[in-house]
Amino acid sequence: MRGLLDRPAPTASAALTLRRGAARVLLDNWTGTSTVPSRTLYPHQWSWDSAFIAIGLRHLSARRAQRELESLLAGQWADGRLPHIVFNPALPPDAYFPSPDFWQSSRAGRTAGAPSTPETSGIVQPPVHALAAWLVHRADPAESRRRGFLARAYPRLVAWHDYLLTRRDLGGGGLAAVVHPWEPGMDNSPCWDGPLQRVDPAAPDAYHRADLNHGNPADRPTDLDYGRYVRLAADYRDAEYDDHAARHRFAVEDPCFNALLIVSESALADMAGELGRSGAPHTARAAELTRRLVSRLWDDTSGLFRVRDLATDALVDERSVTGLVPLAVPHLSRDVVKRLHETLDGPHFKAPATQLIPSYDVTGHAFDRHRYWRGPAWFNTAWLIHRGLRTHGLTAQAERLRQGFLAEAGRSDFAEYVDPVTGGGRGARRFSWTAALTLDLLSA
Ligand code: 9WN
Repeated sequence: MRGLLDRPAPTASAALTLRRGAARVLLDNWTGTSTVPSRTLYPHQWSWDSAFIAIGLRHLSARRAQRELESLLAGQWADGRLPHIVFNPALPPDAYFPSPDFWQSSRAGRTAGAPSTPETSGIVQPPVHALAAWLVHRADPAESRRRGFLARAYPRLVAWHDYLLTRRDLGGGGLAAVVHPWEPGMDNSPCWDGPLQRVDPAAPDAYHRADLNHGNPADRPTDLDYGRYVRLAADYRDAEYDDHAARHRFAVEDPCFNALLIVSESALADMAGELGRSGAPHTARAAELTRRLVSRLWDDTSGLFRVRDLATDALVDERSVTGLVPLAVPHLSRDVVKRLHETLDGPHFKAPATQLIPSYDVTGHAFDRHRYWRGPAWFNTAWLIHRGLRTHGLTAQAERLRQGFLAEAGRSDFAEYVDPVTGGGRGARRFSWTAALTLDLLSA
């Protein structure tokens, strides 16, 4: 087989076919107000998915991209949190678990400010939304101004970041903490294995896993891990989603989550400027967050960022793609960029069959090429790292990653993720963020 690098770049007509295929996925997954990640496995609206989807949708319709984000923002709570799922009330309760009657947001979340409608989950996902909103605005500034898109989105996004930096600074070090493995978006990462040891799983007969109706059990989390996810979510709900009252048995600072907060805080500065306000407070906050990210999570010995477990106040001894995503942060020192770049190209993240970056160290003790976030290579993290490589002027590597991304997306029918050993698609197909980010990279 010819080497990946020797493969020809997509021709104009191949790019057109890919663009049409990606557009088709987004059209088919549009519900009328937002886009589902997958018609089968994930039939509601997910938070960071919608941000990535809007980034791609803007190339088809800036207006639809705005509506995607607005529909998510309609689920925002009065305390500022943006929930990780906004539920579609038209679907039966068993379409996905945990369902609205598990989260009970409008009742259990009332004190924290959950809306009476729509029903949502009570946890969050990585804050990539302000970046998405800014990119969507720039795709068609006239349409954005006409609809008052930024003026409406900006205060909500400011409240979202304020929530993260006040209620979620659980470690007191100025970074946002996540309190459930679903919050960093990399649900099943080996980084959570240690912290999860402290959590007793919910009884298996207390719930039914809807994910196994559609997903391959070899790809999905184990029952033991699922039981722990359910227990953590139920405990948070029973504490009425109050971050100070809840006894968080799982609380970690995640590099990708905080890196996206920094990138999004910089986007807020751009938005403020566009709205005739000063962007300086956002720029200052982004700079301060960057200092904290490096001082609290950078591991100079291994050349990547690590997760900090707040129960032990120690860095978790696992190499995950979360530790490479901070490459997308603009003002890192040259040395950190150089080290990250070396790690990216080194033995821990080089996959035999794809240019995409494995979600976990391919030489690591917990590497599993099928089970999601424990090895498989994802398209959204590749997009973020591509952005980072370009931000830091590493254009040849960025272009190689872009070509690999586009080839894998087309070959796998826009799979959710890819087996890094064979390059085969895994998980859901016709997955929305894969299609959306394909559109974006075709326009890059
Ligand atoms: C739980 C929707 C989401 C993504 C996450 C991914 C997966 C859900 C699940 O799907 O998580 O939120 O049921 O496994 O891990 O990143 O947002 O696509």
